[in-house]
Amino acid sequence: MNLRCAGKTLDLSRPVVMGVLNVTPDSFSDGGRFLAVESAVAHGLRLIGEGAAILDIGGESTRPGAAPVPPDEEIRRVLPVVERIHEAAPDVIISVDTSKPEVIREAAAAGAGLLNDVRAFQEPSALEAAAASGCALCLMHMQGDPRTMQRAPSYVDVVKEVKAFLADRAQACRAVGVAPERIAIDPGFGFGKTLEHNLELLRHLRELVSGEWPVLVGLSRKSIVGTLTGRAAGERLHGSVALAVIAAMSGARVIRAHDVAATVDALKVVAAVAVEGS
Ligand code: 9MG
Repeated sequence: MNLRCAGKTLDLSRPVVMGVLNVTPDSFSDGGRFLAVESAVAHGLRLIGEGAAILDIGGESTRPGAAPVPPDEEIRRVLPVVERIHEAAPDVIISVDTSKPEVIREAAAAGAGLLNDVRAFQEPSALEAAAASGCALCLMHMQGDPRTMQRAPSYVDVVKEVKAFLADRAQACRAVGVAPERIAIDPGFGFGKTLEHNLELLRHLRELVSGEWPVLVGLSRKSIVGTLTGRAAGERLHGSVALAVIAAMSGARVIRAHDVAATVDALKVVAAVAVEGS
């Protein structure tokens, strides 16, 4: 199974790690914009050195309660980092985590190969911009929006509803001319979901995996790990790696992770044990 990412092909015959590179002010901005770019680029290159096949660069926080950022500010945060990493590591697939058509266009022109949208390209003009980009598209499920999503998530059947939403969004992509090899899906752990919803989705991940599209998951350092282990955000490495292994053994092909080296090692173990087609 491959994913076509603009001019590059991502081999998903075994699970790979997508390293998280946040370029929000709370991540790298202590010394002003120039130093923020320098340290974000250095961190991104470190994650590539640790074995990340994809780098997911995001300029707007999607954490519960996070406020939106205007498109020009998001472009100012993300673009210099995309350009610098594309120049320094041209073989690595750069993903940009955005919902905005303006950012999509700039990111694709600067070398992004994947667009990762927690809103599954439902914002006005986002789908058309994404389709025209040639990038691979990650369609994620979210109930509500980041500001309110964790207030009272509610489903009749979370697995069925997430599957139906993702099938519908994949169909919308196909209808505007996106080739099937450009589509990946993501159940959106933690996005408008209680602990029980997240666990139910994990238990039934195989049902998503058995469909047409490669499955990407993000569980790293999330509240599911905190709730299950009783650990604060900075202490969730072991729980995150355990969930990465469970997801990969359930057939997920891309694991979004902050702790790249540990997750890459864990996935090497999974790949050695997994039998073809599992
Ligand atoms: C940006 N972002 C944060 N968490 C995520 C997740 O679980 N999946 C995807 N695709 N993106 C995410």
